[in-house]
Amino acid sequence: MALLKILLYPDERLHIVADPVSKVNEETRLLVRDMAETMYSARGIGLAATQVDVHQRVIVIDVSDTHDTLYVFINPEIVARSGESDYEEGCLSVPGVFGKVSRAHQITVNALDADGQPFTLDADGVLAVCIQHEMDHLLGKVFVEYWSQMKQSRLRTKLKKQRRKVM
Ligand code: GNR
Ligand code: NI
Repeated sequence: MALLKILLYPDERLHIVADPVSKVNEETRLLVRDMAETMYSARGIGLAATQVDVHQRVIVIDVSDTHDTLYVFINPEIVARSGESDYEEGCLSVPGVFGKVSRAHQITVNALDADGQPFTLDADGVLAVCIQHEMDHLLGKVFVEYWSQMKQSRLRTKLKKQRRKVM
């Protein structure tokens, strides 16, 4: 197993659109294991392959307090959505930054699991928020990019100053 390096906003590689996995195999399962280890080690509730510079449609999520309920989504597609919820989001690629994003409250997702078996999941609450947040990563979108241009530009200035101090 290996810990993977997480790309930090505004790294351009976070904007790459991921390709579907053509065949789920041992290489996919190794990626899933490394992503899960990286997510748990970083204390995140989800991780998209894009964030570790692998541009394939692979997501891991665990929103449980006990860290024992891992969801793996390969080639996920949202097939139904309803309602609306505003949830305060954070992102391992934008550490220390939080803000509300409006998303569907309830979704139905089709995906493949780590064995390549198709499944359907109905999700709401934080799980639904997290799935939508991760699927955005696969499309090259970071949650702060829902904010106004003004707010994003202030954020970039703040991050430049912060990173100058610590480097
Ligand atoms: O760890 C994470 N927490 C979180 C909180 C609210 C909404 C979404 C998330 S996902 C985030 C991990 C991450 O950056 N995944 O891409
Ligand atoms: Ni994120």
